[in-house]
Amino acid sequence: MSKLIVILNGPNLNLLGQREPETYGYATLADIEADCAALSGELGLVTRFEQSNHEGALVDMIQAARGDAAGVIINPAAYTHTSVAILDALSAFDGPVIEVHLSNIHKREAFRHHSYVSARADAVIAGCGAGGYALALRHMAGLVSG
Ligand code: DHK
Repeated sequence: MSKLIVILNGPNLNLLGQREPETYGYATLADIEADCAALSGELGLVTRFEQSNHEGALVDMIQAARGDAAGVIINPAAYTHTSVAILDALSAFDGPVIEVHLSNIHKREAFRHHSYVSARADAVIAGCGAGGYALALRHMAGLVSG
């Protein structure tokens, strides 16, 4: 049976394609979801792709992944820089975690340079735009193989 990878997206990422495209690109979240679904098939994985603007809802999604997912890929968006709750939920998940940012957060404002999630992430991808999700999925395939 194919392993399930949960791909989670935080606040305002539902506006991708319209929101500050010079920073976040022109791909929509639906475009990224379609690319991830196609690639996961090639990699022998299945993906569940979710987005919420609410911290508690993201915590619930991470907790749900404990039951059925082999790995979690997460772009926590603004919660990257604020959320101990998301860090704690990820710490209660046993499988690999990959943190993705569309932009290079280290090249931006100082308040974006710190990530709570990085304390748990097995890998971090930043600054590769929408393509960062495909890089994360390819790396995840290796982490969950075997
Ligand atoms: C997305 C956001 O919404 C910001 O709050 C983060 C992240 C960066 C991204 O680059 O994907 O600071």
